[in-house]
Amino acid sequence: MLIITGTAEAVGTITLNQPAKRNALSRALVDEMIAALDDFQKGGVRVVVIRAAAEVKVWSAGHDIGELPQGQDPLGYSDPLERLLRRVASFPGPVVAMVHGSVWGAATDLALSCDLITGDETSSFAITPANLGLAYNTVGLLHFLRRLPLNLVKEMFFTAAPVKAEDAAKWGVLNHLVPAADLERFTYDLARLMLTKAPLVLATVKEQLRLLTEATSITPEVFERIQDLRQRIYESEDYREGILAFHEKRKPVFRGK
Ligand code: YXS
Repeated sequence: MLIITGTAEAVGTITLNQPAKRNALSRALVDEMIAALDDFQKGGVRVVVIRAAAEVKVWSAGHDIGELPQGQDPLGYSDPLERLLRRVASFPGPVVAMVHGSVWGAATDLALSCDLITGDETSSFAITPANLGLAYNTVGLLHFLRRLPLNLVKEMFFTAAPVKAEDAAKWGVLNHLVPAADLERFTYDLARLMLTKAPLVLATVKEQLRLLTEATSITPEVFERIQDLRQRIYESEDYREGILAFHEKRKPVFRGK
């Protein structure tokens, strides 16, 4: 089992449980998370908490780099991680990311795709396509643009540096920054508070907000220009070098081609 699931009252918990790979969001782990959300929905769970085990230093290392396709769109619509982000957004109730430890790459996109994020002083958030030479996807960029001012989105993507807890709270990535010792109690108190509210209203307001925030239209020409720009990246030598460097456990040398 790559995740541990549990329910108490009508709160469901998904605990990422593959510390040996720093909870990298592999296809197998993502499929278990999607199945858990499906089961929770069938079982009448109304609020979900996604967390890692209490003692980890890394909440999730992001997309499983070993599974990133080469020479084709690395984050296509049917990519397992993209399917998970859509499933979190379609779950008919609040999904809360409870973050202890560092969050990397598409795991930051996962946290931002949750409805709320609580974190403690060990939490940090990095988006790292620039470390890999990877072409980030348009939907993913919009997840960041809807949450953060443009200058902060640019700093996160241009530096790939972890945004530490204090800044994550100040920038609005975190709903609440809570001492590590209180994080679990605080998060489940919040979950239980939402449980006392009209579930049809929470599910409907969540879906209305999804429809409204995703109501971004682009022209076919813009769509094709974005695809052209991204194709040049995922067919680039830099992307190949970024993936190779990770596997060889060395710093990549990017040559801009
Ligand atoms: O060498 P072994 O077999 O023990 O495996 C190592 C790592 O290879 C593995 N691992 C991963 N495997 C696949 N995908 C990953 N993302 C990943 N991260 C780690 O886990 C084992 C332990 O890793 P190690 O020794 O580095 O652990 P550490 O505690 O020293 O460092 C933890 C991290 C998270 C700081 C370090 O593992 C790291 O920097 N991982 C990569 C984080 C990252 O760049 N994630 C972005 C993935 S790509 C993505 O999410 C998006 C598509 S994007 O590129 O756009 O952001």
